[in-house]
Amino acid sequence: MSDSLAATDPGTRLAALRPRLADHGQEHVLRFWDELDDTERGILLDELEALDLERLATMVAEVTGRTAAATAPALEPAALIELGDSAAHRQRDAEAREVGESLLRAGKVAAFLVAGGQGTRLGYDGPKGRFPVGPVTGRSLFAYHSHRVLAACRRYDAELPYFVMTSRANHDDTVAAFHEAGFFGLDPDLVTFLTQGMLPAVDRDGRLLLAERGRLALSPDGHGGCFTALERSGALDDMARRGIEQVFYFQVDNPLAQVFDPVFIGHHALAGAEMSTKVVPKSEPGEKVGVLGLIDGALGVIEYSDLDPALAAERDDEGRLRFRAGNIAIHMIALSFIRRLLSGGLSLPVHRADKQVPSVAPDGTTTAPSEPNAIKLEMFVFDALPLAARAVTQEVRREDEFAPVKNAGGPDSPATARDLLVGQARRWLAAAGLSVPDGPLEVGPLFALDQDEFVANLVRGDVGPIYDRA
Ligand code: UD2
Repeated sequence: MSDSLAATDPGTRLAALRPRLADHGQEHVLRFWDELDDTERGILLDELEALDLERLATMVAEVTGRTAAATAPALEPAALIELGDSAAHRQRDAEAREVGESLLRAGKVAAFLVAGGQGTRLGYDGPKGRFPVGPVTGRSLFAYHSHRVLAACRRYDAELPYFVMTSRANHDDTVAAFHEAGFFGLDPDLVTFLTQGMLPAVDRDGRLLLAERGRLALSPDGHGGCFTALERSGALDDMARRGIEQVFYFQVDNPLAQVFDPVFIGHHALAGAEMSTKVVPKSEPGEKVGVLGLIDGALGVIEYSDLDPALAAERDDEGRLRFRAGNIAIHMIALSFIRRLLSGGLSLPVHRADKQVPSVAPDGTTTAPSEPNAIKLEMFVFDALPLAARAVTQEVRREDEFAPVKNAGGPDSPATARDLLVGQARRWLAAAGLSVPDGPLEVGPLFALDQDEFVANLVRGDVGPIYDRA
């Protein structure tokens, strides 16, 4: 919305909007206009003026008109920088580490945490980053990530900036979480919050839904909205001013995300890649993670629902799953690539999720549907992969890098994430040659970012449940 519009009186704004809404068959959103007070009218006008109705119509046509392709795309496994312990593997990774570390020391890499999701599956009241996942102290997800950023700043003696993407619903609470925790020890000048865009929910006919009489049903535009959010917020220019060349992208829900992993940064840089991805070997053919693969020759993520079970179960000569490259949503993205995407008028494909969205009926009553009544629209960051001129995919150890907190119970829940965090602490203690005590253990990232650092920092004989530093 432009300033001049905001300054205009509601009647003039409404008169400008009405024909545009009518042209797109969306005039019904003004049904309750006469009953709204001035504040409510202002909010509704703001929401409507922020909508790109042409783009919305295209998106809706894209998701509702999509039919099964006449021929299924040809799928092939992605080429991987494979896991391995041979001397050649170690040499390869040592070279990458050196390159990654020099970029970190030179302060050329920014951390980018996406935390704008609604976290509905976890059923936690508040931003997911506040969730207490530490097995002993209840350290939050935000604390794990922020302490890793701080530990890297110390280790590489560099001012590594940290960008946190929120969404409208959790922005204030996210910022408050950082303030309450004294920014987790970070210099606040290094931390920037940016808010992602919103997209409206529509019914099966593509008509906008009202959450209240004077409010649209809006939800975050997906992690693929991050590119536009980086640009609109000024974060991209800020990164450029700080001399940033590479962005380390990660999700809030994984307390084992090795933020600023120098080996990954190095592999990405050595290959001259525009966007790279970390993957873990899938635990079983049916595991519900996207798989990195070639889709009609272009690297991308094959959604688990699109992977034929027979293909998913295929094995290579060594007995490993052929399509095993499970996406853990950790990417290196070159700043120049983000600029290139945006300058070409970025248009990532849009995805559809059928959801139950409470909405206001024509008679003014609000109904909470028992069946999906709405289409939510979302964009995914990994849809930028096929647009990258070069990309690498690095396979990493699941037990060291992937502990997703998605569901309240069962797989990918706080309980499984805590088990993985404790498991890592046990392995590190064993590697230090110490006997491992029973019960929960917790290693703070400021104590050690990896096993070597853990062993080096351990005071012999000092075995307890918590290993941490301020
Ligand atoms: C994602 C991947 C899946 C696998 C898995 C690994 C998708 C569609 N699938 O599954 O392939 O890699 O992660 O853990 O992404 N977020 C935002 N804004 C949004 C939506 C999400 O910031 O509008 C953030 C959210 O806060 C979280 C992350 O993106 O940090 C993942 O979102 P999700 O929980 O919707 O993704 P999920 O679990 O379906």
